[in-house]
Amino acid sequence: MLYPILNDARAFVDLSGLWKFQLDDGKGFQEEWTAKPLPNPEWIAVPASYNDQKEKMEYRDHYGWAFYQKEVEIPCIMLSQRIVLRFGAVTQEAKVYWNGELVCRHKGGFLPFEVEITDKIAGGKNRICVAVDNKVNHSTLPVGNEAGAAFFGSSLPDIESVRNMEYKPSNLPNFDFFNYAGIHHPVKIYTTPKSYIQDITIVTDVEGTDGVVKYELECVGEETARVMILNPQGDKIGELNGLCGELRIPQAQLWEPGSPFLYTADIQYGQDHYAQKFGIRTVKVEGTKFLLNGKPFYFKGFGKHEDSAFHGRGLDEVLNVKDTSIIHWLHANSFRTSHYPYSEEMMNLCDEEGIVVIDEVPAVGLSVDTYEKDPEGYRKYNAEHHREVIRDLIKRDKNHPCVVMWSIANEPNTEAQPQAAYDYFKPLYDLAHRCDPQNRPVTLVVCQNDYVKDKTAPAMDVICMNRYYGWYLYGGNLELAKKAFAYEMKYWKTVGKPVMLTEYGADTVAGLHSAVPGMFSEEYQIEYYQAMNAVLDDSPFVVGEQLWNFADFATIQGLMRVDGNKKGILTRDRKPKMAAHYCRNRWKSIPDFGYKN
Ligand code: BDP
Repeated sequence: MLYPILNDARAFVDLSGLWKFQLDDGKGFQEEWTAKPLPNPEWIAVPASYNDQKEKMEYRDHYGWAFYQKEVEIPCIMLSQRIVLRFGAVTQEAKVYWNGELVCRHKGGFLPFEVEITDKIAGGKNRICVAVDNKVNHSTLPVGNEAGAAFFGSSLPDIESVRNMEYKPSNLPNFDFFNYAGIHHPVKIYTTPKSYIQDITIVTDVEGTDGVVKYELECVGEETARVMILNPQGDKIGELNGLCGELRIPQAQLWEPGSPFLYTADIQYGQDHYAQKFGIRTVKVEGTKFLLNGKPFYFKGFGKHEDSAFHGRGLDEVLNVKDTSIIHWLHANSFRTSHYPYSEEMMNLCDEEGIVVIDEVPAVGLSVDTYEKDPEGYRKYNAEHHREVIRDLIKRDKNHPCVVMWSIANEPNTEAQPQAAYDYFKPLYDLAHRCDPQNRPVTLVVCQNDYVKDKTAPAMDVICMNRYYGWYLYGGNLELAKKAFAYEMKYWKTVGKPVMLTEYGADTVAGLHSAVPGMFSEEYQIEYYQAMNAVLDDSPFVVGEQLWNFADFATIQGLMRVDGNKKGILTRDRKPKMAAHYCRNRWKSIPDFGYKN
């Protein structure tokens, strides 16, 4: 799906700003709030989560639907064009009403969707109403539990009679980040000519010093297409005609960290015009190496979250610029979009900044219990929705040079029912490969489990694992933690694939110090990373270290979380902890390429 742009053929209006807002009291749909002014609205900012914008517990802990409204007039200069209403992301589910009519519905909180409204525009004011549902359950991704113990809840038996006294349904996320909700990415009304470019696919290859660029257009209309290729300096270096074509570029300037050269395919289709940036680079797994442009690449970085004070999970471009700046300051080169797709704006920025991304779908929390307790296993999850988010993410991000690998899940339980897990995930792995015109590697990130039983992780192109030796296991005993980790790595060596540590970390309270490092202190966080990194350095088949987490982040309340998860090497407001300086020194001496030749 193309990102809205402004040029001589296309215009857009960004509806960011203040919207009227009201939480559902259970009667919103029945009383038709979708078709008339909200009865008792408050002002809320878009894009942003609604949860932290007011000093009210019902905003933070809301369960269910909420309604946004805005009235817009469409400038008459737009009316001769095709007009589209587009949402970057609405979490978790949206129903969109235009002048009271349901015009579209979208399930899934992290990817864009749009609807053409050309024929629906009335003169004067048009009312947009967006109903947003934040419920997470076994049919959604991420996964939530509708009843039962909270993620980090108590293990006391459920006392039915007390529970029934005032039973209020609530979200019990099966994941360790706050279930922020609302209109998280910009809402735009954009125009195209009546005949228009619908989609663009660009695939590149490198042969010697030549770059090879193949493009394919999906267009609506009977026009002819002309494609100009511009080099990173903006000079025209080739011109092609037709809906698909190929161009060879001698002495191509490749995209990679440190030199993120971006070319442009400037496409004219009748009256329509779209400029699509792309990078020339290759990605390949060979033996135990991860090759970027044919050179062994070493991932240095973290798992992140889209998370900040007041905005929650809402797009914050200042924060994105700040984060990419900190990533460069740390001499890191990559991150994983744990545990859901990030904004299109962040992906564009990573292309420009030369930051490598592992792009993850929101499949987190698929953790079946033991087979006896849970004979249904993976069958209880909504595989069709899982397929849909894989297809849609790849369709959205396929042209980004920054994306070098797809992650189809985070920490599913792959060991309790090894065959059932394999049967569930292998077709999704195949699907991701089929959907990606660039055929990037595909992975899934596994948790600390009885790894020898796991059939799924070894079936991936890269083995990505989260490990918490020295924290959840052998916490406080780094010597033992290191031995246990080294012991496990002997097993992974035998699998003969590239291995990457995609999470490891220790909760650390900024400002807490101890001469003899104890858990939660800044000193412990450093010693923890020193111990784990020594094992990584000893393992030639390890192609990367992405620690957990870039910054502290908000979670559900619970006994294990003091004002959120504190495993950041930065605080939530991006102040470095001591470990950030340690990482900076370490990563300065680790090259992007050839670290483990
Ligand atoms: C991992 C999860 C991550 C959590 C982390 C932790 O993948 O989402 O935040 O543990 O406990 O298992 O800090």
